[in-house]
Amino acid sequence: MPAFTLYGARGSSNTDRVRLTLAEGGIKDYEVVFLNLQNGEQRSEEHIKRNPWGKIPVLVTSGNLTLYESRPISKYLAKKYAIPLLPADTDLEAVALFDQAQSIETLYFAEPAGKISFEKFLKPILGLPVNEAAVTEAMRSLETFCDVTERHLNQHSYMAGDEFSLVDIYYIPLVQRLFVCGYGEVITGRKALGAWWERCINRPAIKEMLAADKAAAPAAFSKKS
Ligand SMILES: N[C@@H](CCC(=O)N[C@@H](CS)C(=O)NCC(=O)O)C(=O)O
Repeated sequence: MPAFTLYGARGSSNTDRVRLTLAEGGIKDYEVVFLNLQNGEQRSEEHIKRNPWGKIPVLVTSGNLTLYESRPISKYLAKKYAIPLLPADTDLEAVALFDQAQSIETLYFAEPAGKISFEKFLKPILGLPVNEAAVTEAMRSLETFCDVTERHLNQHSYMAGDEFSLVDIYYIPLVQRLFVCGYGEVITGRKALGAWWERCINRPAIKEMLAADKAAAPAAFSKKS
């Protein structure tokens, strides 16, 4: 019996955040159940019992823990499996800097990048009209984020300091989505940010997972699952 089940969806950036964490740790003893979001399976009575917000990802362990929200799930798994992606609890300064970097990712990056992904990736799939004004505003916030982060990365190799950490993983799915939507230039157009991105996606486990997902994508989506 697998140690846990991850309820997610194909092509979901929030699910991929957790899968990347597990890939980095070489954890394979788990089951993934992909829900069909277009059919509304995330709002089924069964799934609402797992997550009252009707969203994925959700982690259910054999020890009866049910946990939602991709970042807390990733952090729990990193701790549980001792994946070296977190500062030591006893290093208060490193933990504080990690928490700071985590807040920045969620508030100043994922917020505008998520809006761009919603408008330019999801809405066209759903046949909905794109709100270009919302995209322009989100791009403005994203440019500001990238300018500030470029200065940080001129001093440090990674988002939470000089070591690759869970915060860098948090970024990967939505940065990838920016590239898919044609906005990769905000990253590659800045020297330090571009170099950081190359370092992240060239990590062996991450490279392997991203390549496998890319190869599987056409077949997966043609099955409409
Ligand atoms: N803050 C949540 C966001 C979860 C989320 O929005 N998941 C999307 C898929 S990427 C979802 O479930 N969408 C379906 C819906 O909102 O109906 C997290 O980090 O897990």
